Amino acid sequence: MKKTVLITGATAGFGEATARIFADNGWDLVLTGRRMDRLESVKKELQSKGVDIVLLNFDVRNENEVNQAVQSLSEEVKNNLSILINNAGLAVGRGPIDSGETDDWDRMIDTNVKGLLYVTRAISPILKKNGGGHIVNIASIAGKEVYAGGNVYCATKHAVDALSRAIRIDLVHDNIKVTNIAPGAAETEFSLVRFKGDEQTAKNVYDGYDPLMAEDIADAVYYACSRPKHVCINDLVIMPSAQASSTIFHKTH
Ligand code: NDP
Ligand code: 8X3
Repeated sequence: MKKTVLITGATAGFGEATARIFADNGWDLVLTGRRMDRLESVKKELQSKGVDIVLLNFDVRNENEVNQAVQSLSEEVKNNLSILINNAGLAVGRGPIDSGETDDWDRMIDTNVKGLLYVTRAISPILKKNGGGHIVNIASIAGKEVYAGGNVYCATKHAVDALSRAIRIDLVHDNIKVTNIAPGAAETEFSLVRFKGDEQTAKNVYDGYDPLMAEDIADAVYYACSRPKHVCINDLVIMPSAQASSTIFHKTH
């Protein structure tokens, strides 16, 4: 039987690595993101594994775009869809609240909270119609703790953490599992986006210790999604071994 996973933010980082591990395991993919060239190149690479791949090019902040993209899926793809990975997200800026850029705050709230909600609203009725499924939300250690300068990003990830628990309650009677994944520091394009293209500042975030790699999180996502039907991994906090909290790192080099 064909099985399909929809992954938001599959153009980079965790989303792209998660697409790869699902393809390696024979899953058909619906991959989404704003950078169509990136989606095309991921598709080109993963098609060689013999899986079907549909690309949806939309901004999760735009409710109409989200709904139109989901409506454009064929009945066959919709009927085979059983997993949604809510991964698309970002931090923009890091600093005290009194000098924060409100545009940055809007981007984080609109992407990490409202975007996740729009996609979940569009996809969850499809999972329900299919008799059940699984939603994986990529939250963060920033959804468990707060740290200096993290204010709005931490608030959005605390919201994701709360939504994971709330959605599990809402959808338990529809056989839909919900997994919350809370990574610590992982070297992806995350810091480059957060620091608005400042490569040196982004690189410094990962200096002196071995950060997580995108594949480490993809592996955890696939683990959660490949448990038996009666087992739900509710929440996973995954950190580099050298990270004890949001801000405490053992740096050796
Ligand atoms: P990347 O920057 O490498 O990837 C982010 C992905 O999100 C991209 O594919 C990007 O696609 C997509 N995205 C961002 N904004 C939008 C939007 N408005 N509409 C559609 N897609 C969007 O970062 P990561 O892989 O690290 O981040 C993935 C998730 O993991 C995020 O939710 C992040 O908050 C979370 N996280 C990251 C950690 C880290 O240390 N790296 C730790 C904990 C959590 P495109 O730009 O093409 O639209
Ligand atoms: C990303 C991890 O610690 O920079 O969610 O907030 S952190």
